[in-house]
Amino acid sequence: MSFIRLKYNIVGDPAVGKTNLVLRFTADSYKEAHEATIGVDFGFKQVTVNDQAFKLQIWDTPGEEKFCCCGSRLYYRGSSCIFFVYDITSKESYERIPYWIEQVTTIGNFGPSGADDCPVFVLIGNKSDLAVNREVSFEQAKKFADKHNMIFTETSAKSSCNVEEVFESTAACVYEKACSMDNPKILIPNFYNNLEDGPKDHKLLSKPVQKKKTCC
Ligand SMILES: Nc1nc2c(ncn2[C@@H]2O[C@H](COP(=O)(O)OP(=O)(O)O)[C@@H](O)[C@H]2O)c(=O)[nH]1
Ligand SMILES: [Mg+2]
Repeated sequence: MSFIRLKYNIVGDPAVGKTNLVLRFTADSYKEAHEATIGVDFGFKQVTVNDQAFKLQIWDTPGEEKFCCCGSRLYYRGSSCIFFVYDITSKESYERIPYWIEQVTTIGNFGPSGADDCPVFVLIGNKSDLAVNREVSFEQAKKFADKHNMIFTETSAKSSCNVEEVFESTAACVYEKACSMDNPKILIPNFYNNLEDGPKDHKLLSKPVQKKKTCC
C-alpha cells in the first residue's frame, strides 16, 4: 500500500502536555515528571485511515522562548497540520493560544486558517482527566475554534482519551482537504510521490472519511 508522509507541529505553553501527547500516541507511554524539551523532539508513527496509510512525523517543541527553535520558518516548512495545545486546568495557557496562532502564522508565512496555503489548525484542550479542576469550558474553547476555523477536541495524554483519535481524524482531514485542492502539494509536499495515481487523478482518491466517536 502506498503511504503519505505528513508533518505535524505541536505548539503551546510549557507543561500543557505536548511531549506526553506525542509519547502516548507514538509509544503508548506517559511520563509523570515534566522535563523541558530542549530543541526539537521528533515522534514517528504510521496509521491507516479508510484504507489510506499515513506516516506521521511529529515535531514537538519546548514552548519556552529560551529553548525555542520555533522562530524559524524551516520549522514549519512542509507542515500539514498544527496542534495548538492548552491545559484545561489553566486559563492562562488557553489565553496564550492567540499568541501561538499569531507566531505560527507569521513565522510560517501562512494564509489564514482554512486557506489552501495554511496547514490544518487544531485546538486541543489537554488533561481532560482533570475535569474537576477545569478552568476552561468545552463550550468556550469550541466557540473560539469555530471562529478561527480550527478543529477542536479535548484529550488526556494520561488516560489516552482521544489521543489516537485526534491524530487519525486530522490525518484524514488533511488528506480530504488536499484531495479537493488543485495543487495538493501545498498542503502535502510529497502527495504524488507515494501515490500510484498521477496528478490528474488525485481528486478520484477522495472519499468520505469516517471519524471515530470521541470518548471524553
Ligand atoms: N493529569 C494529566 N497530566 C498530564 C497530562 N499530560 C501531561 N501531563 C503532566 O503535565 C506535565 C507536563 O507534561 P509535558 O508533556 O512534559 O508538557 P510539555 O511541556 O507541554 O511538553 C507532566 O507532569 C505530565 O505528567 C494529562 O493528560 N493529564
Ligand atoms: Mg515538552
